[in-house]
Amino acid sequence: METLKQPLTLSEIPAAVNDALGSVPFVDVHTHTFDAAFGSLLLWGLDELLTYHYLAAELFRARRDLSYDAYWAMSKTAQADLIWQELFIQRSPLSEACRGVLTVLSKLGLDSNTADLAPLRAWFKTQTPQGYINTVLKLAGVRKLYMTNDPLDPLERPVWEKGFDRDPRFEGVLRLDSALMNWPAPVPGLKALGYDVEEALSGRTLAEIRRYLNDWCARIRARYTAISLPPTFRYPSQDSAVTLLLAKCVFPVCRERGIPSAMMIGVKKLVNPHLRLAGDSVGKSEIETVEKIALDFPDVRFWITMLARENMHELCIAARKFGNVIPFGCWWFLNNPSLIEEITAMRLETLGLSFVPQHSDARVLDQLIYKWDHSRRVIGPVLARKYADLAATGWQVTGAAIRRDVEALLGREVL
Ligand code: FIX
Ligand code: ZN
Repeated sequence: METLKQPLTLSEIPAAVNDALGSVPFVDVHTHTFDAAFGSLLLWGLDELLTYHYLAAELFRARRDLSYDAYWAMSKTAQADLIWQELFIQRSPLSEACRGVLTVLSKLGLDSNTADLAPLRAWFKTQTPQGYINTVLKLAGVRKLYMTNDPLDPLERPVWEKGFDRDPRFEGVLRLDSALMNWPAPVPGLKALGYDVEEALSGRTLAEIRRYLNDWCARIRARYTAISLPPTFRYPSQDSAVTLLLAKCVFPVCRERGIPSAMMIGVKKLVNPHLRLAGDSVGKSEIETVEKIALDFPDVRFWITMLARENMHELCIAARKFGNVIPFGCWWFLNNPSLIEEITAMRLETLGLSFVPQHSDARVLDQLIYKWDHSRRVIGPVLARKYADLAATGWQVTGAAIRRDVEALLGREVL
């Protein structure tokens, strides 16, 4: 591979970047997909793709006359047919979520130019979950992905308790929203699992929550813990239960276990409850909270993603001040080409390679194909421009260096 060591000309840089992005297998550090052992929790196939909550939200914009109840009463097949007609056939599918469905079909070698979904559904019927996982991961260029695991989910927990041969490509992540948010709402669920917690955040309760965290981090082999937080999240706080629970339980357990604590900040839950999963919105969060946590817990690594575009630059600067702050991904409403481009350029310029550019946040397995294809198409040119800037200084840019850097950005385990 002598050529990889040769300095690249300016005109060779874009292709070298694309080669690296196309050949380095990625690690997807945040998804909502599942190992096939979880059965129906692993969502895949055309109807799941079309009824993804992003598209449901867009349907109600196209059909202001459609009642929420009427839609939710429909079968998934009927919902998918309606979405296809309204967002693809009646109107050009220009939104990122619509485009994503078409990218998946195209990468699978299927022709999306049809008003009738029957032939497409027939193809998906020929697939098996395990076989389709292999197909999707190969097409997405992903070697490993991180799940979002919730032991308080009554459908998920029994699978962990029964035990199963794990697919090493699916890593565990302990998600904490149901155990820590809206305290004391989690008390009955934690008690039912045998944790002697009470409404008052007593020493005993805090110790039992740390036991819950340790038990389940061990059982799922959690690579990190994660929690989504509202824009009003503050640290320190005199009256916030979740702030106390993070400081007294989560951060100490993450320190002891040597795993990151991921905080996903800025979601306003169910601003429109009629939209169900699609009902969440975004708010600007306070970066000082991130700075104070990083200062007070210097030996804990904090993987931070924020939901508001307005928080992106200050998160980069906070990360410059604190090496234990690792920005990751263009989350949710930021996972659009125009914003990925802006955010990735900003991060490269302020942080070099010390961040994680992207995760898919895929809720439906097939989405890995489009979320990574679209991200490569944006991140590639941004990276190429940065290497061209280097070459313009006389610095010798090589294919080997580009590959090494892409590995560091997107090919590494959660560190
Ligand atoms: O909190 C999260 O992990 C969010 O990503 C999800 O709740 C959200 O519904 C989603 O899937 C966004 O893409
Ligand atoms: Zn997510």
